[in-house]
Amino acid sequence: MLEDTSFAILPENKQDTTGNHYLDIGNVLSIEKQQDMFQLTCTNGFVTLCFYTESILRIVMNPTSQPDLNLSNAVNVKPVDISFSEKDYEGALLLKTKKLEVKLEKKPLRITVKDENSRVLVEEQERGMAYQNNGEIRVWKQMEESDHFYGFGEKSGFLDKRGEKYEMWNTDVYAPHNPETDPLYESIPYFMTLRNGKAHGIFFDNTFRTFFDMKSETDRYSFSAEGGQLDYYVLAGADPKNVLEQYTYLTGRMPLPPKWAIGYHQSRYSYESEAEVRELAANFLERDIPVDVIHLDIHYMNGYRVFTFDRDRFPNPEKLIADLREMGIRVVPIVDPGVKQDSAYPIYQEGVQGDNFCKYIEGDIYFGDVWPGKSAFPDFTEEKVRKWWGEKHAFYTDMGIEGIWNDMNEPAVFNETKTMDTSVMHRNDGRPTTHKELHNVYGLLMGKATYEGMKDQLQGKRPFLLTRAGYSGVQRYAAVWTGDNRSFWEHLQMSLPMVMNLGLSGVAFTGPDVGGFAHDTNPELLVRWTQVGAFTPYFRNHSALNTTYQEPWQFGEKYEAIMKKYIQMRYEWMPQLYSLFFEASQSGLPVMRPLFMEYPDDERTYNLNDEVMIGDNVLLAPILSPGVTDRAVYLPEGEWMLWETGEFYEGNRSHLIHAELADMPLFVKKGTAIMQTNWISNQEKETKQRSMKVVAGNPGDVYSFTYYDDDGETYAYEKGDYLKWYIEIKSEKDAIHVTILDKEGNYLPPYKEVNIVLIGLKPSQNVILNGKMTEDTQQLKLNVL
Ligand code: MIG
Repeated sequence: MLEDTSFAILPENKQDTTGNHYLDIGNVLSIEKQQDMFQLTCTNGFVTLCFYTESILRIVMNPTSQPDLNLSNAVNVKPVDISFSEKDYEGALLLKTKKLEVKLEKKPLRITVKDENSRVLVEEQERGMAYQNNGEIRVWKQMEESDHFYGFGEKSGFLDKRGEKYEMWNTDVYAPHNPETDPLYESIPYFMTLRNGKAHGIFFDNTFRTFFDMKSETDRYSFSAEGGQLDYYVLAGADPKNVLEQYTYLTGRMPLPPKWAIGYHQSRYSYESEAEVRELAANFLERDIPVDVIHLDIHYMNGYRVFTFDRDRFPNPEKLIADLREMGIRVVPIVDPGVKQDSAYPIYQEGVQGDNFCKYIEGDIYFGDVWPGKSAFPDFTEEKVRKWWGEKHAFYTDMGIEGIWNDMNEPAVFNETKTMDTSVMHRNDGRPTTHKELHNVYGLLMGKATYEGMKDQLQGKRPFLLTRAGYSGVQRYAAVWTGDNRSFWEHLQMSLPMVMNLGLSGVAFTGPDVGGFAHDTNPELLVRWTQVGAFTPYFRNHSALNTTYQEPWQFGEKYEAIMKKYIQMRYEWMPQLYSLFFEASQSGLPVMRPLFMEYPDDERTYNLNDEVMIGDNVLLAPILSPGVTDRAVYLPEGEWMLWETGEFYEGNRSHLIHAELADMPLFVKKGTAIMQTNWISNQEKETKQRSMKVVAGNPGDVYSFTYYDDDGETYAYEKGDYLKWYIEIKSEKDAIHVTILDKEGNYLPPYKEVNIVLIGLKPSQNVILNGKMTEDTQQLKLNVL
């Protein structure tokens, strides 16, 4: 409690930010080359360097012994064979690949990494690698005036993280998500630096409590950890997109989600009975508001026991799930890690008998209090336990469930530290170690267990997993929602930079609780939030116990009509979004992205927090404050069409845009195209219609994009059952060319043709479709076959 009083700023609590109490790694005493690795023995420790690709360098420092290179939970690739040169130059060792130049100065060891154009990426001067006797390790790098920092996973505050200091320690933070609230639920010890329009990345693969400091010193930043090795990767860039490709090359990419998971989700803590859920579902259908998923929060369980249903509240979940499925709705139940201590409860029995729970070194099971009361926690660091937990999900899949929501997996425990004792020993697949070391990967490994178990059980259908906690690589298993926000305008505002930075951290499938979780929402906030939510990669309306109900119809017809329009719009944009999800699954690029990702040379985008891009040609400038119907919108270079009105606005400047409550400013770049469909009904979402909307460009404009489609729920696409068109739009003075440059895949969609709608075509312009002039520009079509 005293933390909230002046006691917190006692003079003794002054922290030493100088770094003087660290022991420097010292001089290089010897360098040995082992295969393609360089092993350095230094005065005060050991360092190994190796290239993972031409553009990725790994550096590992261990104070006491040769670095161990096989500890990662995040990286699942090995170094590839590349050629590089090495030479001695004035006492330093120079290593050079096609993309990177590394200079190792020896007295003391200082590392400088440059890109192929000799641009400095990371540089160490007075300070380099160091550590303290308590096991803390740290490295400093020079910071330039023009540096901007992004990523760091899920953090509150603004887009550009320069001048911030962050901690990574997965934490259940119910309140209050202020700009200073840190850490939150996810730990993604990774960032991207933008320096004069060029980007590079650093991934600090350490699962202890880690810190990043871009604040305490003016010309240096540092990162550190409470233990373990100083193990990090330098990613060459040089474009922000390249950095993301490199980072997700290391840590993996999101599997292509089922289409239903990209739809609208309705949730509440909690819909408490079968009758309530049925009424909810019926409401959506009657009102023709699209919905793909209804979530079941903790009240569905019998005394909060996971893998059970409360049969009083939910007498026949099998039937409920089947009936909802007929209505085009899936059910996603919550699953927490805590297993109730109850000797009559089969999961607890199996857990104890199979030795599946986390234990102290002395052999006692660790118990913590969560919803069910005293609970044990599966040790997900152990393969055998992950398998057990995964198989248990047959309980859900047998009922027709295809998606799971993992909560409280930091793990959250109701005690002073908010989590498990850090002295608990995890078995960790043969390398037992403490919770202090593995805390940050507990959620990731629960995700792995759940995702893989669901995938096995579903036999050919794609599972969906939503998680609160995670570590780098979480995107391989789960979508991430940003936890317990509140129904404040400030939290709507903050959700944009948060989603953008998660996207920049490899997590493309993410979004906040629309409408706000805690506190009472209000109609204006809910409408504005739903407008944004219609385009956030993950789209779920969720609210807490004892707060105002916030389903789209709760505030009367006027507001309902607007929300209905935007939720339907989500579905009209589905072909476009699905193509972007496909891109994310291939290259790691986020669906929702900051403007600087597309315009890295435009400084005005570097800390633009209230505008986002969807893909590379759609820009949203939502209204994020109450009572506001006009806002300044900055548009980057080019010309942009306000989607609703068809008016064009010039780029490289700001405009004042008017938007009544029913409107959200959405711009499509001139000379580009998007794919859309129409909304039919909740039972028939995979509609038979597709249209490509082409915004005619200026002479010389060329735009290309990939349209992707498949059945949306199975793995048939892995065997070639998909449709992929590489499309080019070329604008000339007297013609617009729409060309399918290449087609791939064998998927036969329910639509036989794609209509083309040309917007802004001049009377003097012809349309040339796949090389052929077309007369009737009202009836343009591309045949699927
Ligand atoms: O508040 O399961 O973030 O989405 O509704 C404690 C109940 C537990 C926290 C989650 C929230 C969920 C709630 N959970």
